[in-house]
Amino acid sequence: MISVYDHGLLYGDGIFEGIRVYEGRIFRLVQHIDRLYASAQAINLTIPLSREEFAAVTTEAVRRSGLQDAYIRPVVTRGVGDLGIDPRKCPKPTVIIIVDTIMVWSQERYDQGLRVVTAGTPIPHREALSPRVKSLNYLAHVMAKIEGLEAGADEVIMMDAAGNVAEGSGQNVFIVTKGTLRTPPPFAGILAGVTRDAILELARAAGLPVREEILNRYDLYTADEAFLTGTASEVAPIRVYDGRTIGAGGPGPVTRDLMRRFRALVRA
Ligand code: PXG
Repeated sequence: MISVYDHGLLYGDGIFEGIRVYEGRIFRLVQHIDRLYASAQAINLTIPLSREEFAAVTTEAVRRSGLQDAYIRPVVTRGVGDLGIDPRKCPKPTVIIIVDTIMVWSQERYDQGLRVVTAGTPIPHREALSPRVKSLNYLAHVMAKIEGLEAGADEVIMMDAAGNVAEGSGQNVFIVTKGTLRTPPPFAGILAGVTRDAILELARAAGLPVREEILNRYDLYTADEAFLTGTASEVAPIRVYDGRTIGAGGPGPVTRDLMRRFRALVRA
């Protein structure tokens, strides 16, 4: 039971993670737990478990689910308080670990590529609520997703307050331009994705030139290839962005190679 006085529900006062399990093994659990504790620190919330305990209960939750391929959703809220905002009224954080499965798009979308549009809603300003915090305040991203769905698209790309390319509703953005892999840097105020990190590592190991730099829509329109990354989404090619066909209009060679390498990594 979740209390109606839980401040995670009343105020979005809390944080979460999304973690994949592949063939019974949790992918990059330590990185996800590190990010969860960093999010907690940023919102001045003390998780009532050590990192080791958190890893142990997460592992135990997966075991009890009986699932071999799963999606784990840890959630930590400020806890049960009264109807005021004051977090001092919440003596004990609520800790939730959901283990289920997830599928964002059909296989056909991964084979053919996604139709993506620019969202009118920008990501929150990093000095208002840093997008680096994986907080329970996802309304800007939900609004953006609704805009995309209303436009008949599979996904959206959100800009930041300055108009630079930021991220998808739950994905990081990559492009390939003349053989160079490019993606916006986290300091610009986006979530530092665990999948993003894995793709950067795989690309560097494959000898692909990589640049973390500010991108704008022009860079995406004129890219040879583009794709999104996320724990739930994995690596998803973009076929059309704002009506512009990207490259040859399907997953390009670099994207396909990275999809293959990513699939091998998560099963390694
Ligand atoms: N940016 C944002 C805003 C995210 O929420 C990512 C990037 C990718 O990060 P990881 O660490 O997962 O590579 C996320 C991921 C969904 C969904 O339905 C996605 C996320 C959270 C909840 C749902 O796709 N977050």
